[in-house]
Formats: sequence, structure tokens, C-alpha cells
Amino acid sequence: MEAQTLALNIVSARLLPLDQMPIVQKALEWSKRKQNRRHKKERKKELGHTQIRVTNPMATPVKVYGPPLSTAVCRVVACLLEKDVEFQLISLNMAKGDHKKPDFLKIQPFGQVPAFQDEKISLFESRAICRYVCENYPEKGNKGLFGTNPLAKASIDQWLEAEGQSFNPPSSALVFQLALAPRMNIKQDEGVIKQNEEKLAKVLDVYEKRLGESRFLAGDEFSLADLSHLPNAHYLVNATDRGEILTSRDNVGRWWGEISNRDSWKKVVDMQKQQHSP
Ligand SMILES: N[C@@H](CCC(=O)N[C@@H](CS)C(=O)NCC(=O)O)C(=O)O
Repeated sequence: MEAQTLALNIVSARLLPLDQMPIVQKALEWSKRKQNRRHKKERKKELGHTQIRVTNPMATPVKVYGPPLSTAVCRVVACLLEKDVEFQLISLNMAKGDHKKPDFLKIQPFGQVPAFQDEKISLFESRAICRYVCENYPEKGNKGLFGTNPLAKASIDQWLEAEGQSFNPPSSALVFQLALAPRMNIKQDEGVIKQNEEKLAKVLDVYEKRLGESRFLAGDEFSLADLSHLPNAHYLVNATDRGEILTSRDNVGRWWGEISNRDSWKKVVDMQKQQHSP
């Protein structure tokens, strides 16, 4: 029973005026303290989990739906931070199936995260969202993130496609098998691990050669193509025991060291830690 209800029950039973009853005052004070504690807790949670990067949420049209632990969500978050575009990160309770509810399916029909809104438009697919952010906010933050001329854009797109088509499938399979399956009490499949290690090694051989010729994948500037690799590479290096597949290669290791030390990415990692903390 709420303290206020309890207090009012006592008053009506004894027919005494409220302000003359110390027990009532005590109960009300206790209730007020409890309410303050609850508000404080909620505010802390809100700041940590949903209002990241926002000074005035009412004035921020950009919203990203999904937890920062998701690789696809943190690809978009890294891009927004690199572009210095303010946004609200709205965490969903995926364990409770928030991402499969009708309202969410209106903006992400596949029931996956991230979903994205900017004013009245909505988008899904993390790489498409990143391209949109770069094109729609050309003057903000890192202006060259998606290139500034057709050839630079095509080179970035080429390596962005390489990430999505060649790097992502084996690396996300490895992240699932090596980092997530044990935590979810799912038996690891040694065959799948071996097959994907081999696939990823072949992809990284191409990267090794490329990164011997240029500082970053699409040229001498950090771009969306490099950024898009961060989420899976981060988990491979920091949450599995196979990070050497990246770090032991001279050029890939040097590149990984450089891209993972960008301020934007360090902020994403902080946000992931925040989500993990109680
Ligand atoms: N290609 C999509 C992948 C989205 C995706 O696979 N999201 C995962 C989390 S990283 C998800 O929502 N999984 C839950 C589900 O599929 O039900 C993108 O890049 O946005």
C-alpha cells in the first residue's frame, strides 16, 4: 500500500486532522523521499541510456532506435558522432520483443535494429542510414566522411560494399560463435568457426595488401568505409580470443589501431559500457 493511502486510512479511522498526526507526516515524508529517489534513478537511467548526445531532446529531430551493444546500431551511432549530428538513442527492450511490435515494424518492417528517424522520414539498414547522414548533413562534423566528389564517393562505396558483402558475414558469424553463443548457453559449432576463420583470413589478405598502399581503405582519409568495420572488428578483438586475425597483420593491425582510437569510436565503446553497467 502507498504511504499516502496508508496515512489517509489512519486519519479517517481516528477522525483527527491530518497536520496534527506525526505518523501521517512521517509517512508523507517517507513517500516524498521514495518518490525523489525514484525520479533520480529514472533521470540517471534516461541520461545513460536514452538521451545520449542530446542537449535538448525536444529540439533533436534525429532518433536512433536500438541498443548500442548491437553492431548495426553502433555503426549508425559512430557515424552520427563522427558527423557531430545530435541525436537521441532510444533503447528498446529486445528481450521483451519491442522490436517486433506493430509500432516499431512501421519504421523497421523486418523487426530489426536500428531504425532511424529524422523529422518525418524514417529509414532502416545501418549502412544506408550512414550514407543518408553524410549526404544530409554535408557541412557538419567530418565533411569528407563520405567523400566530396564522385570518384571519392565511389571508392568509399566500393569498400563499404566489401565490408557488407565480404567482411561482415564471416566476422559476424565468428562474433556470434565465439562471443555470444557461450553467454547464451548455445553450443559452439567448431565447423562454422573454422570455415569462417578461413573466409575472413582470405578477405583480410586483400585488406593487408590494400592497406600497404594507402593509410585507409578508400584512400588517405578516414571514411565511412573504415568506420563501418569498427563494430564487428571491435568485438572480434575485444570479446573473442581470435583478435590476432586482425592485429597480427602489419597493415591491418596498424589500421585497426588507428580507426579504433578515434574519439567517435571511443564514445561508442563508453556507451556500450554504460549499457552494460547496472
Ligand atoms: N543489415 C541490417 C542488420 C540488422 C540486424 O541484423 N540487427 C540485429 C542486431 S545487430 C537485430 O535486430 N537482431 C534481432 C532480430 O533479427 O530479431 C543493418 O545493417 O541494419
